[in-house]
Amino acid sequence: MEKIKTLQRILDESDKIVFFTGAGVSTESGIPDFRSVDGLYSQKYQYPPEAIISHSFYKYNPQEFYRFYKDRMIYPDAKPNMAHIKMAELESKGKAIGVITQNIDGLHQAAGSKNVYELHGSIHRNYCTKCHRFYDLDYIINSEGIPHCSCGGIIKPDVVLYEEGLDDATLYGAIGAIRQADCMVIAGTSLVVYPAAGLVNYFRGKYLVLINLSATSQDSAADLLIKAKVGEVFEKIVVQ
Ligand code: CNA
Repeated sequence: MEKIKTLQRILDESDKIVFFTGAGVSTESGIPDFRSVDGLYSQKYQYPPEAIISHSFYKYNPQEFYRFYKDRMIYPDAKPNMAHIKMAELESKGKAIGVITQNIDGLHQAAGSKNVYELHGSIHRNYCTKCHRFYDLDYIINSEGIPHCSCGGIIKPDVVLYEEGLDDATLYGAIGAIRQADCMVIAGTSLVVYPAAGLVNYFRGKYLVLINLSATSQDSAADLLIKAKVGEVFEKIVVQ
């Protein structure tokens, strides 16, 4: 409880808060994080998730890629939880400058956040690899097996797979936001996926807050470390 009070004070004092989020921010919305996926995986899939969601796997085994992707990466009924909602409210009140997320679920935008840097893309955007026509998530969900465009090309989700680079504009936008922030709240991420995790090192502001259930490499650097469920923490935060 004392830590929640400290978080409230830090948020009240700060004018340029930036959030840096990972899969743990969406577990309370019913979307499993990566490690939970790993546990489930062994019964149904022949390869570890990291291998399946790599560029080479997508290229050479799109059938199996899409089987895993549709089954384990898409949660169309998931709704934002209090973490997404309070982060969006802080932005609409002019206190937060944006959210940098490794998530691909679109829940920050669903909660109302406007300035979202999606480092790893989004399940909501999909493109034909041949003619570049855009397709929404429903089209992917309703397709049988590998989704194809009307031109015959394969449709690829606008999601950054392992072995693929991050979008330059998104990456530099995220670095710019971190550099001007006076408070950075890292939440629900194991901080093991690079280059995303390395962005934390650009922070030069006053308060580094870390909210995560398990230990991370940045725990000792944090001004405030909260080991609790991020949705439950933000539920207690008052946005004024
Ligand atoms: P991760 O490596 O799975 O780490 C998640 C972290 O969140 C862990 O350290 C957990 O202890 C912690 N955690 C889980 N639930 C909570 C909670 N309620 N409150 C606080 N902490 C919690 O995931 P990362 O995001 O760090 O990075 C790995 C990949 C997983 C990223 O590239 C993501 O794109 C990818 N991913 C995204 C989603 C999504 O979009 N929702 C889901 C699964 C995986």
